[in-house]
Amino acid sequence: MRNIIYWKPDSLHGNASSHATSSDDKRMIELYYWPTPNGHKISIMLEECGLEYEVKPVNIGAGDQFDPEFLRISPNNRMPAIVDTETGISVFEGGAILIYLAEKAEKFLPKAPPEARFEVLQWLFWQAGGLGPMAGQLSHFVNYTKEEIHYALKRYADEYDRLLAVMDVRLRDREFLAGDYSVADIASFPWVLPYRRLGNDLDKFVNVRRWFDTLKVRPAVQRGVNLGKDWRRDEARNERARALLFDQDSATVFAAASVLEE
Ligand SMILES: N[C@@H](CCC(=O)N[C@@H](CS)C(=O)NCC(=O)O)C(=O)O
Repeated sequence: MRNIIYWKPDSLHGNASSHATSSDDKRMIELYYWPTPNGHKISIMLEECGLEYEVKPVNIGAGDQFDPEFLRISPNNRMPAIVDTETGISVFEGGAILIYLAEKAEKFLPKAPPEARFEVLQWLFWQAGGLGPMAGQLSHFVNYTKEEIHYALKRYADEYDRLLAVMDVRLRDREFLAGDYSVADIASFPWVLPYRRLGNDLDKFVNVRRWFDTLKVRPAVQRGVNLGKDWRRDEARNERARALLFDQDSATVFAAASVLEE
């Protein structure tokens, strides 16, 4: 990883948008991150929990996701990932990271009763297996393909639209997706946030709109979404970045992993 940024949450150090120049306390979360919706799930969560964290940018347009050091903690070559320097545990996959942090901070995921815990977990998995991947594919066909592929665009736009309706029905008689504000809401917000760019609007989803308006004014949500927003990102236009991101197959994985055998 090229850069290391020491990041101290507002709730602990008074000024969220400033980087500390050094870190004496080694007991913190290392966040392997790039400012995308999947990254935002974790930056929002860390801000909400008030956990101290150190940001390690993974510039996915420059190929940092194939760095052997990163691959050891994230075998899927994808960010986000975390390392908890207090326990030595590393975790990849947004949903698993959210559960880990919730249990560490004892926030946003009830331990008991099982009904309450699994209410949150099922909506978290709904996001991880549905809203996130479908919106992610839609984003690919909206933002990154050079030619317009009507079938793919319609397929994913329809599915994103359908999932927003599922959320809307769920939110008819409750403020949040599962009980109190939880990791299910935190995971879902970053993939509702780009609704306009993804060609949808919230006019027909009045309950999602209310939920969205409630979350977007939370200071921790704003800090999480703003983390790295000024970093240079040219993945859509830069040919090398496009090749790194969109020409991956099994050979890419085997080549990256071969370094681990040395
Ligand atoms: N299911 C994963 C998805 C992570 C993911 O797709 N990350 C993307 C950025 S949003 C990535 O690292 N892409 C690098 C690449 O495609 O090479 C999660 O939720 O953590």
